[in-house]
Amino acid sequence: MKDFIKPAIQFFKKIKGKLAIVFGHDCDSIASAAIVYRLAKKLNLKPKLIVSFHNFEVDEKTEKKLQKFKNIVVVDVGDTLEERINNLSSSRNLLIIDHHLPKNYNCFYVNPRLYDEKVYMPASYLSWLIYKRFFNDKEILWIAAFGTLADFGAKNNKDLFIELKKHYPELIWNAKIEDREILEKTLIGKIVKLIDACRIAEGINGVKNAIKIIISARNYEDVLKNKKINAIYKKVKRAFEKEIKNIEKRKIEISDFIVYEIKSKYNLKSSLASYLPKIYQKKIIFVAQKSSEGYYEVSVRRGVKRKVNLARLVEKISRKIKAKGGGHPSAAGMRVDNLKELISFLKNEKGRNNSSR
Ligand SMILES: [Mn+2]
Repeated sequence: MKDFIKPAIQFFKKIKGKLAIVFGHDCDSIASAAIVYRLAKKLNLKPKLIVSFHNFEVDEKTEKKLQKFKNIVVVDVGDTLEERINNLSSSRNLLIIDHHLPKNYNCFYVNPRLYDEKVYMPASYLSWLIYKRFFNDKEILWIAAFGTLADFGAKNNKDLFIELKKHYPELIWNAKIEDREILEKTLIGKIVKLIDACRIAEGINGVKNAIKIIISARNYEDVLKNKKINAIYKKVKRAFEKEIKNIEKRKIEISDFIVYEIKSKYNLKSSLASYLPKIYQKKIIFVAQKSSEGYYEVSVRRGVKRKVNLARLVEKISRKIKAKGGGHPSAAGMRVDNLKELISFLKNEKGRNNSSR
């Protein structure tokens, strides 16, 4: 494969002064932004962290905040309108570091899937590769690893975890380099859960607090031992366990499909969606939660025994009902105006859908 991180190297060699770093809400976003922040500091730039209001796109509100910056990096935000990006980059230095489906962006663009559609490298992994070209990576290894793991990218990017094990064996011990095992059994997995709890409990404010702690941490222990984060994690864990009990009673089962709506005040959608594939091993799972803007956000996952391409399934649904979505073969997401519409689509689908296994 071509040297796909080269645009980032050129970008960082070119720019001076202030740099806006735009990122989304999940752990991969937070970790990649933190790595880019640390890189920028070491390069004597003046980085400023900006959480995008929407997780999946640089929205209008966020775009306005960017007007005063001449240099911008956007990490792990995959679905911004091409026009918006190309407009911004026409008068600025703009770098995108991403691993979602590539777009026609005219800017400094690092996305390995431009060269190989099937490669899976989370933004934190890409940021690690970039950081390494400039400085010794030892002090950011744990950040790259928890971000990559949170996006289920460990097994596909073993070199990072082999490095982690070499420098910080206590974070991974002798776990197999397999995502679920690392997530469930190791301290690096615990870091994912702690950081994710901040977003789940407090949304964008939680994301801001979490990244502040990460950029100023001397080492991973500053995160593991942080009292505030641990307290938030406990609350989230309790709410999560309550949902697990509820799901048996309240889930809607339509042949191979399971639909469940979360009613908690916490945003438990994606963590629940990641947990359910091993419980409902042969199902296709839709976990929905109403957003503050009124539409439903839906995480789509497949049971561990299923092979159906979820990105394609979600695209198909988006063509048929009022929904917008995308993602990866094994994990996808949607915004749906009306949950009932999704349910009746699935009811129609069940009769004929035996092709997508
Ligand atoms: Mn990601």
